[in-house]
Amino acid sequence: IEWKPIKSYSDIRFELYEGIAKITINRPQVRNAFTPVTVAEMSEAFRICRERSDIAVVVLTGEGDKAFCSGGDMHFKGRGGYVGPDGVPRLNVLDVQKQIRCLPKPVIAMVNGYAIGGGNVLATVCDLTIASENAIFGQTGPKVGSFDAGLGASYLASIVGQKKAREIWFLCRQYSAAEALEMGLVNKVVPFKELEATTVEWARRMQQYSPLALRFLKFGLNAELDGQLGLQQFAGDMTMLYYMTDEAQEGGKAFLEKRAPDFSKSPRLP
Ligand code: 2NE
Repeated sequence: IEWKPIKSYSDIRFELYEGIAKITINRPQVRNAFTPVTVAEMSEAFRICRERSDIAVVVLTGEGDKAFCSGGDMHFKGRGGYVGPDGVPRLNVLDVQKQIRCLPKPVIAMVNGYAIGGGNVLATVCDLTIASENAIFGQTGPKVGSFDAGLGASYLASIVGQKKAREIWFLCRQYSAAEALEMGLVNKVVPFKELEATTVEWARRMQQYSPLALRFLKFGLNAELDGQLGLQQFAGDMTMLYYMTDEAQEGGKAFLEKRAPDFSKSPRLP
C-alpha cells in the first residue's frame, strides 16, 4: 500500500491512500506515548480529515510493531497536565477524543501493539478497532497517578460493561487481543502481517457505502450516550439535510425576495 504524505509533522505521520487517511503516532522510542505537541498535531490532522471531502475513512495507529500508543509521555507530565514547549500544562488529548467521536466519518483504530493508558482510551473512542495478535490493552492510571474518568471510563463501560470497566481500571491488568475481542473492545484480531491490509479492506468496504448513512448511524449511536451534545450533533445533521430540500430553500428565498413563503408544495408525509 503506497501511502502518500498529506502534511509533515514532528511527532506523527499523516498520509493518504485512495480516500483513506492514516494518522500514525511516530514516537516508537517511548512506545508512541504522546506529548502536548503530538496531540496538537493529531488534532490538526483530524481537523483536516473533517474538512477534506476526498477523505472517507480515517485510520489511527502507532509506528512499529510494539505499540499503538502508551498514553501520555511521563517525561512531560507536570502539575495540571502534560507540559509542552510553551510551559503550559495541558490534557489536550481529551479534545482529540471528542474530535474522533464527532468526526462525521468512520475512524478505525489499527492497534499494532500496546494500547495502554490514554492510548487505550484513544482506541476505545474510535468507531472500530482492528488489532494484531500481539496487541495488549490495559489501564495504568491508579498505578501511575492518573485516570480518565470521562470517555475512558463511561464509554468504556458502555462497551465492555460496568463490572469489566471497573476491573480494567481498578486492577490495572493487561489484556491480550483475544481477551479484548471477547469483551467487545475490539472488532477483529489478525496476525500482525495482515493488520494493515485488513484495516484497508474494512475502510474500502465502508467507502463504497452511503457517506450520509454512515454519518447518521455514527451520530445516532453516539446520541444515546452523549445526552444533549449528542442530540446537538444529530440535530445539526438534520438541519444540514433540511437545507438540501426545496422546502428550506423556499423559506430563505422568500425572505430575501421580501414575500410570504409558499410551502404549499411541501409534502406532509405520514
Ligand atoms: C507500554 C508498556 C506496557 C510497554 O512495556 P515494554 O516492556 O514493552 O517497554 P518499556 O521498556 O516499558 O518501554 C520502552 C521505553 O519507552 C518508555 C519507557 O520508559 C522505556 O524507555 P527507556 O527505558 O528505553 O528509556 N515509555 C513507555 N511508555 C511511556 C510513557 N507513557 N511515557 C514515557 N515513556 C514511556 C510500558 O512501557 C508502560 O506501561 N508504559 C507506561 C504506560 C502509562 O502508564 N501511560 C500513562 C497513563 S496515564 C495517561 O495516559 C493519561 C490519562 O490517564 C489521563 C489523561 C491523559 C493521559
